[in-house]
Amino acid sequence: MSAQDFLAYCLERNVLRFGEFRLKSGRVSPYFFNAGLFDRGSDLVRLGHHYAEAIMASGVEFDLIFGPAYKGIPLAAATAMALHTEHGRDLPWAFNRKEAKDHGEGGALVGAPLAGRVLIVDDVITAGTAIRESVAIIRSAGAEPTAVAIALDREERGQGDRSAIQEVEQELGLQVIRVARLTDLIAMLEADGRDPAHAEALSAYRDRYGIRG
Ligand code: OMP
Repeated sequence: MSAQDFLAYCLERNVLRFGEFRLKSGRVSPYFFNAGLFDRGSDLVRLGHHYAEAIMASGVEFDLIFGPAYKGIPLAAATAMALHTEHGRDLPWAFNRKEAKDHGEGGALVGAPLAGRVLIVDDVITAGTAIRESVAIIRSAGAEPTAVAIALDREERGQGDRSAIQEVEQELGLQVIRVARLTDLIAMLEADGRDPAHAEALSAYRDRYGIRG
């Protein structure tokens, strides 16, 4: 219910688009999720609400919220705000810079000092490359990455034969929390029936790169 609400909102805001998109992994996808198009204050409130709800429902325990540069930063901020206003949890949060600053306060990390169990908040997991970078940053700061919350799980294979999510869970030891999955999107398009070509293209893509293929 909540996943489909979220996906309907993404379609309305053009964050989810259909077409032909080359992904970071090199795969050519018939759909793309562009979190950068959540470009209004109201989008951030709505996003924070969905992430916080999924995080609370998962029961995960953590001490700090981390937003990877760049797209994870507003997502982490919105989530930290919603956890406080909607769930009474006032937690520290931090983010990284892509290039370390060599003046002023210096360094590549901004916000609360990285310590304890860290929840990463990011946009999408496809093959799992971006999340590995965040884990390395957090570990090298001496903290413990414990979970990752994402808006969309594309449910694809990772670097080997397993799903990217299984690799993240098993190799990196992270619990994965997602607001919505590709399965939810296909089910929504099939139920809606207005654009059968989109549902078919997504199913074909899932057969090729997905975890059920
Ligand atoms: P992986 O590093 O392969 O897991 O891909 C995740 C990253 O790809 C995300 O953090 C985005 O930068 C980008 N991406 C999207 O934003 N939306 C998509 O629908 C697909 C990708 C992608 O390139 O796979």
